[in-house]
Amino acid sequence: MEKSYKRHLITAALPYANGSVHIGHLAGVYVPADIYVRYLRLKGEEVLFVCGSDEHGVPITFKAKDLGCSPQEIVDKYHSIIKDSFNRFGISFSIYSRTSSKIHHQTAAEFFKKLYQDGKFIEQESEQYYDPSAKVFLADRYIMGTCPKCGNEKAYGDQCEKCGSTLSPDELIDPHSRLSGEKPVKKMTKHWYLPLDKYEGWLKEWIIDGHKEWKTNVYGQCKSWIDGGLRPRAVTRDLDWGVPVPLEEAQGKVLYVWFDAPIGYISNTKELLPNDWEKWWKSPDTRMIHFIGKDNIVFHCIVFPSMLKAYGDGFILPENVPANEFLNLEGDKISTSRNWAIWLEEYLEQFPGQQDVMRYVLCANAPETKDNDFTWKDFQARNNSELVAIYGNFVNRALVLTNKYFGGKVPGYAPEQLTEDDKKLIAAIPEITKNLQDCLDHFKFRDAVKEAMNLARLGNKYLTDTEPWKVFKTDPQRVAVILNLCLQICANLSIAFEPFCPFSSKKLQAMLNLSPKKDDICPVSAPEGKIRWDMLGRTDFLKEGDQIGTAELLFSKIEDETIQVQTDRLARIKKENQEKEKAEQAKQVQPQKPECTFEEFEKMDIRTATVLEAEAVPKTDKLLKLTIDTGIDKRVIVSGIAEYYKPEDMLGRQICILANLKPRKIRGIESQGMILMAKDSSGKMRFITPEEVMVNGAAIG
Ligand code: B3M
Ligand code: ZN
Repeated sequence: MEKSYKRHLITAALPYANGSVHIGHLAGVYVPADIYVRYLRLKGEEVLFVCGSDEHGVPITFKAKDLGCSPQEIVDKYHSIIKDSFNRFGISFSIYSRTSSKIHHQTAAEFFKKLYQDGKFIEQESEQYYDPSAKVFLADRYIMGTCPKCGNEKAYGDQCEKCGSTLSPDELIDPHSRLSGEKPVKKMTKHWYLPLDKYEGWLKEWIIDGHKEWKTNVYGQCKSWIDGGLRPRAVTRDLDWGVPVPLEEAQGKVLYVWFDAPIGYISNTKELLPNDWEKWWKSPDTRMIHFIGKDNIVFHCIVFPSMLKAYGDGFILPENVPANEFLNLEGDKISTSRNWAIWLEEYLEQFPGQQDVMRYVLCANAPETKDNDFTWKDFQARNNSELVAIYGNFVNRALVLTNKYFGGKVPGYAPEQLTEDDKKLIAAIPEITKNLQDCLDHFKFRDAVKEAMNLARLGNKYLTDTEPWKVFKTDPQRVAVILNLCLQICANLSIAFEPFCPFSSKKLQAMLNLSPKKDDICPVSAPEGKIRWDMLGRTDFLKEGDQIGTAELLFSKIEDETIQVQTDRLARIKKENQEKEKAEQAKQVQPQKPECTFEEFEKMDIRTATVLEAEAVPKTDKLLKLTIDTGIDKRVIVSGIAEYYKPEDMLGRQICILANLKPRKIRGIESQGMILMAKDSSGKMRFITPEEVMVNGAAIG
């Protein structure tokens, strides 16, 4: 028998305040969390939905350094952008605060102090990497090197973004400081460590034995972390941006961002309910659920619970952590640094009033069990063929016909007028809404939104099959039955879709003038005391004679041109990134090749030559066919330079060639020799041209 709880504390991962939020954040964390919270509230449950900006951590200090401003200015800017974006997307937090707040610093410092005084930390002097010219210790992202696991040369001191491995600076190969670029030295420093190994037995019991119902991806990651053996984890850093470590001896040190950030859930609750927060965090009647992305599983299932366990004082633990996987964009990983993202504030500008469309698509495509892909084509298709053609079309026809035939009043009918098909329809509604509820209870939001759309499909098919517009002349009473049932389904849809598409649900409820009748006792905690979840499945809560409003479209068709603008934008970004990557590569000087003897060099016949003719090689976008005068002869060379030079730019140009390279066929053309080129700082191939015009065939040695 599942335990019943008096209240639900729902947290959503605190987004880093070093950039805007994008659709990957929504799909991974915030839309699922908001769906679940709205569902609980509709059921009349007491719910607190807590989130806020995560304002510490090295990425923020780097962004500030890059922009020549303070970390506080960075977090001030992005905290307000993020908060506004969430608000406009209907992410209905009870509080959205921030970890640079005074109350958070106090709460996090007090949390650390208690663990310190209770002797829960290991104190350890150890050698850490230090940048002698920047005069700072190199924690986390301040140091870079080659990942020992996958060879990524841009791995950070705490994590390799390419293979996802958690690293420590000592594991990096060829580490260098991101501040000065220099090789760091080792310097002694003291830090405090949470001995996670001491909690291994308890975590095994709590998770491996006690939470087999957690999502496979979450349970599996926890199991492999625990089976792999947990080690003490540093909870302090030699940095100047963060929550200062509240110890005299710890000047210049701050709490590790992943120690202080989860405490943000507690401080945000305290900020909202200064006198009442403890019933949410220290009562067994509270059920806590953490909504996060998969890269945060270890911190929410292993580290933070161990912190709460160490603190004691009755802190509750999460009952579930339904982490999502990642959302990709048009087949590529979403990336803030490469601007490969759909930013919420930009979406809101370009698709005003269409938050529900994005919420719906991100839920229908949610990366619940594996990474998934967002494409603009799919976005358009789901809007046009599901939201517009099924849900919107059904509602519009039901309301337009009711206004047309019955002056906007809900028509009545006698039970004996119901046909067998009508009865089947009435029986089908609670079946769908029961499936919907079951999916929501198990955090299966993709399946849940499919059930809501199935209800719209059911209504749409019924209306199409019964064709009331053909029947009205001969049997208006039949039409009364049909439209009454259609309106009841519309009312059900306005509730069923509220967690997913709150804006259009509110609009539909307004069109239906839906409000509970006096005989409906609404639980006080249901928002505005209006619509309740347990009304779902019924076909009697719009009463005969109720006046409905005029029909307005819930959704509008998205045209190809609108999508083209978005795909053009991404194409531009992709091109910009490719050029940046080329420029990056060009800056990286290739290591010297193995030695060769003078005799080996003498075999190379390098000469000057002049281009006489140039043409593109058909069906290729990189090759030019050049006819050149080598001073010895006229010959053809095929070269991969079409993306850098147009044929007409080549005529008369003097170049250097390797004349005695063995001829080879390229795309059916015999190429005799090779043009000598080098990459410039932007990564473009450039010719090596003699300082002044020389005779063709002049030997280069
Ligand atoms: N700031 C978000 C991330 O890792 C991180 C979550 C903190 S939740 C306490 O993307
Ligand atoms: Zn790696």
